[in-house]
Amino acid sequence: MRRLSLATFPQAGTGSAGGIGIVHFGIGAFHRAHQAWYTARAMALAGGDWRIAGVSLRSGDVAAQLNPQDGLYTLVERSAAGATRQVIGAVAEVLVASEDRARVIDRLAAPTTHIASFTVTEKGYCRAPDGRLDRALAEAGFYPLLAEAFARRAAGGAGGLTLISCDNLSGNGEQLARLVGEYLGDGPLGAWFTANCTCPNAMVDRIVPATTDEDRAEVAAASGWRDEGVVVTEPFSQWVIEDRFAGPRPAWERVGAELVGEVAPYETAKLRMLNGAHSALAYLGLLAGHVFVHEAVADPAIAPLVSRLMREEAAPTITPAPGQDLSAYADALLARFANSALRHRLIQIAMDGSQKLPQRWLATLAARQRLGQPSPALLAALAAWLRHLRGENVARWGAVDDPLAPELAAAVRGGDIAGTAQALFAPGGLLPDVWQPGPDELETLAAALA
Ligand code: CS2
Repeated sequence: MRRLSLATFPQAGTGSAGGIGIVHFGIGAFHRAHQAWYTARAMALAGGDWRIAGVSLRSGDVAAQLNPQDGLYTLVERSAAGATRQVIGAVAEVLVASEDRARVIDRLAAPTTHIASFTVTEKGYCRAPDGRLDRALAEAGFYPLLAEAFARRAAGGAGGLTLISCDNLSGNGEQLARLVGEYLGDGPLGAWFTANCTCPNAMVDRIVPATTDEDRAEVAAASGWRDEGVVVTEPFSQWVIEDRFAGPRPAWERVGAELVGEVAPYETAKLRMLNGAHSALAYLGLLAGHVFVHEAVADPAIAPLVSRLMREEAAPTITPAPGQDLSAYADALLARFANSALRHRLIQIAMDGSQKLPQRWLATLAARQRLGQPSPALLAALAAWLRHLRGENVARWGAVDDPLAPELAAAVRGGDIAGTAQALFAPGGLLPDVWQPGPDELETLAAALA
């Protein structure tokens, strides 16, 4: 069977004309189902040199998938109504930074590049538990590449870049600006960055399960070509971007992105409700023996907890934007989670809990604690995470996948909940200092773990 490429696919794919204008770090499935898809359609509609140079920091996997295919890949949208397929052409090339550092810096430094964007996951920002930059980690991340490119841009008068974080961090743009600022320091380069670059906040949303061999086989059977870069997603997508760009940008607003003055209400609702519910479904669902999100959300022992977490615990802590209806949002989220065609694995969501849970659960727990309100659903979910860390899912799903796995395992060893809470949540503990359980909350956790 012939492989998808410009030679085998004469229509060339949506958005495959134009030069490179964006360098994107972390060109995994999420980016290809989200920003690259918006960009492809914006270029098809409004033109512009906005093709994407994708960068993987170390792994050559995506480069091996996409470069032989001229960057083309099939995006499959799946729901109860069936599946649709489209070929996306927005990705011009994939570079592996560990092998091709000079080219990555060339792309970032090019005057024709106006945007650097990121889906490097929560841990890719290299933050210490106190939220500040962990310099040792940062040296192996994207930071030195940016610094070198900024030096060239500053020297050559290429102008600033807009840096867009598309990861699920709260205030992701602000955090990125602060962390890059910490990396660059107070010297002339730090000053150049502050004066010339912007880091708008952005809320990104689209559920994108990891691609499986069956997904690739399904596309091959339906299309007649072999595509190693297939990405599967849901019909829904949302991108809310703070309208604060250092230079030009694609016409993303013409293809559904929302350019707004303030992203925080959307982002807080998304993190605490969608992602908060997702993580609860993951840990509660795995313990109950489920594999997929749609199974966990249909479990009568789990569904009421997840609904309560969103509607009664998270939503009251959020100040909605004008017109934002959090109850309708919860309904829509439950319908999305029920999409059984997506086959979204709980174990995918369960990874990296130490990086995800502060903004998904702990911020809500803290807000409720300040008001003296109980959070039984969140505490049930938290107990399920602690059981996950104790190794209860290891036999079926393998070792806990988290950058702090050994430290977390030590923190939950022994079974004394007060000691565990201290190691995890106290100032100087393993997680950012967002929330600490009070006596009642400790009791609830101890009961759930007994
Ligand atoms: C999920 C997210 O894996 C996870 O942790 O909660 O990737 C989620 O699917 C996306 O944020 C949806 O926009």
